[in-house]
Amino acid sequence: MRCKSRLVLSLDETSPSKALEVVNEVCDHVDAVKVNWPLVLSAGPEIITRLSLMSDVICDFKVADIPNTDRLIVERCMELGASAVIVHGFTGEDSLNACLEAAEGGEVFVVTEMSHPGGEMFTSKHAEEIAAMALRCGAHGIIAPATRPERLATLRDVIGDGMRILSPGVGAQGGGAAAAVNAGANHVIVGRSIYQAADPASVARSIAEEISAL
Ligand code: OMP
Repeated sequence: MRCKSRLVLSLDETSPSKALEVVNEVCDHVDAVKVNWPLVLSAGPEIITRLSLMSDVICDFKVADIPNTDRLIVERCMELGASAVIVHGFTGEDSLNACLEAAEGGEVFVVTEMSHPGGEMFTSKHAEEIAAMALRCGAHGIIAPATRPERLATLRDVIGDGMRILSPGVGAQGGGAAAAVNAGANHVIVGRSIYQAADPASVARSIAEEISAL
């Protein structure tokens, strides 16, 4: 994934035509497009291939299963044209290693502490351990919350400078792009604030400008 605007579009739009329209408008302002179940269940898996012709695509299926099932999911993502996948870490080291092997040339990002309020119930209690495991196993990066910049900074300390942090929770969930980047995020992930905006390109441009001004 390139590191130009440091912005990743989270494309949870469920109308396939609107989703493609948004990507057409913002692809110059984002480093990657992240797809999750809402769009893939509406448009079919081939949307991954279609989007991969316009941008790097991150498949955010939060893969969380036994190693064999994880491997099968990650292999399909890569065959469809994804550049990266997001997987859960709580399933343990054997599952993460299966994802890393299946991704081959692609990147694997591991969820640590989730950004929503419920993320504090369970995920925050094990986030440091999950981040340390991601580092040990050779994952390309972790997912850490823009809604809690102090936790993001702690997780940055755990993994050091060699791995990337993608940070969701900017905009609709209340986090800020500048605060997340200042706390150690390499990229911010933004969904609703962009794809539901009247002018998605101008919102994406202004977030990218906020980051580049730091
Ligand atoms: P918005 O809240 O609309 O900006 O979207 C955020 C996106 O990031 C959604 O696709 C979420 O599924 C995803 N996400 C989180 O919001 N919180 C997390 O802790 C992890 C993710 C993720 O892995 O991308």
